[in-house]
Amino acid sequence: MPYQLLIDTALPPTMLEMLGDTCQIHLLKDALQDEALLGRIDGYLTYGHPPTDGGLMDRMPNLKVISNFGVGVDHVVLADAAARNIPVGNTPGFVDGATADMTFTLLMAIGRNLLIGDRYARSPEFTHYDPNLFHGQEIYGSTLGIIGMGRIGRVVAKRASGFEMKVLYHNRNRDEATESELGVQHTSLNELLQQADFVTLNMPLTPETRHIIGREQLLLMKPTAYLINVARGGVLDHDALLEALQNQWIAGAAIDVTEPEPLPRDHPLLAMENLIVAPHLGSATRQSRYNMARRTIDNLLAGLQGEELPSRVG
Ligand code: 8YV
Repeated sequence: MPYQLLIDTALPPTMLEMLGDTCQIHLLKDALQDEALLGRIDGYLTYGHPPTDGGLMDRMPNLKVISNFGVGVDHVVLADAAARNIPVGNTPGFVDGATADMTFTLLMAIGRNLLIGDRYARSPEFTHYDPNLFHGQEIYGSTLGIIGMGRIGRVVAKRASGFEMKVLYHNRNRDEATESELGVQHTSLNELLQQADFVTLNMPLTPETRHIIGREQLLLMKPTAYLINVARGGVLDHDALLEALQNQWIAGAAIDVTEPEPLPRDHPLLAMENLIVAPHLGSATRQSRYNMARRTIDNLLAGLQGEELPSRVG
């Protein structure tokens, strides 16, 4: 008898193959209309960040496990899952390299005017080469401020050493082992914002980090500095970012994540020239996606069988 599995978004063929005939799959939008079906659900695989709280969990009295595709579980109320003894799995360690690469991709693209340059190079205005155009911020030798020195932040710091950047970091807890291993320097949030040429946001979204970067923080940054967000949209106050970009408090920003995601199509941020927006590509590599899929399915099957999850977050 297969397990009854709930999913919020259609799964890719790799994951369906990994599941084999272990589960009968139901889509959240259908199950929400059918209390009897919800009552039979054994496992919930959260694929596209569906908001998941105790109210929904209570409609699934048979639920044995929530397995999240991805590391960030800010869309799942972990306390509600814990109160109901439902283990929650995630995929730490499988997104770090790809997300650090994306941090650097965005950092270099915004710092060196890649997208503005691309648009110009395709346009009728590009009639002759002009060395006066598009002077960016040198990456080599510049100062990087990493907010969130966790698994991804550490890989970003390693990438930065190849560019001989001076690396400052800010974290809830100072990490002296990382400081000596990677040659990075701990600072207060304000000092980091004042000194960095590039500020990258690499922390999880929690009640403490929500809007950690707002008006006050953006005003501290250098007018020549760039902000890069590959964490979650909610760590950055988007109204403040718009104000900062409109008034050139900072030189530009590159964001892989927004809140809401996606932004409304007529959101004024989307019209800003000094902004790069990506559609949450942080861990979107073939390699990372495969490994995330494997761990998500392994967590799910372990939970369904009442075993310890290989990666349990809550
Ligand atoms: C994932 C992410 O692609 O792992 C995370 O927390 O934000 C992403 O890189 C995403 O969670 C999968 O939807």
